Amino acid sequence: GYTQILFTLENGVGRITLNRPGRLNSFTEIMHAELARALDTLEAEPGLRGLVITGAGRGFCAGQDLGERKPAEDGSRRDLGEGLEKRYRPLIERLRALPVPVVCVMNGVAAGAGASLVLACDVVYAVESARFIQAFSKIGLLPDAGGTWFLPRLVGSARAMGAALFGEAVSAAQAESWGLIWRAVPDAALADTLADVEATLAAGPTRAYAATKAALHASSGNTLAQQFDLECRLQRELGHTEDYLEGMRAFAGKRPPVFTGK
Ligand code: T3D
Repeated sequence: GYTQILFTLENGVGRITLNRPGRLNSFTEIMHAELARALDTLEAEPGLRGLVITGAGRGFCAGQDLGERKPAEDGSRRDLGEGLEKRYRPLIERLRALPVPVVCVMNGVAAGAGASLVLACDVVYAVESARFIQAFSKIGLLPDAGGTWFLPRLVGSARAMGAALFGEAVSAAQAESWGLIWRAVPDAALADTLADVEATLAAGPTRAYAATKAALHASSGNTLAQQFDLECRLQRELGHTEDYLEGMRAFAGKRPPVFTGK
């Protein structure tokens, strides 16, 4: 069982709900271990078609639980690099490598490493009342958990610098207009958004999604020539899938396609 997250897997779609609402779902050692266990299950699921990440209560995730970071009485300092390497890095890298879309439905504020988790997802919806806070500088740290990599790629250097250095809240509407997230949705549409996203993923052309995710992720490190090579290889593979055949038949028959993810 799980105590700090909720985890379900239905119709090939996983849902992880960060579930420590009283502490705005901040990350603990236990939550990291439970997330790793959920990812073990997802990675081992041959029929996986998507993953949705959301939070319980009024916050999405307030980053590292600072209660686990109380200064030692003898004044000794903690090795922050170790926690990043052993907990945050595998979490972010595994989400990026998952061969299905990872969709974040942000139910509320995301701060610190919670914001980095959001940015590591492939598609992000956020309720209009949600905010992003690069809280790190307020406690004398730099954005981590991949934050310094994701942020400038998504919004450019000027906005990344302003947000990261000064830590002011960025609203969901601002985040959408910057291109930091896909869409801001009304707060009242949270449950419908979750249900719609899950239905879309469960009925999607899963192999085309996997190829699209891989190609878009690869593009920032590729030349146009390398990207063409990658597109050719991936499209060649997709040309042999059942979903492509179905897509062509559905087009010819003027009906919606019924994809099986194969
Ligand atoms: O340490 C390492 O391993 C290095 C890695 C670092 C990664 C990081 O994530 S560093 C950044 C850590 N996160 C923060 O600094 C954010 C701290 N939280 C806040 O600034 C605010 O809570 C928010 C701006 C996110 C939300 O503000 P607000 O006013 O809506 O809520 P609140 O009242 O501050 O929080 C509600 C409760 O959650 C409150 O507890 P209480 O007073 O009701 O008993 C608050 O203390 C608790 N809470 C919020 N964030 C955290 C937390 N408790 C522990 N850790 C938190 N990060």
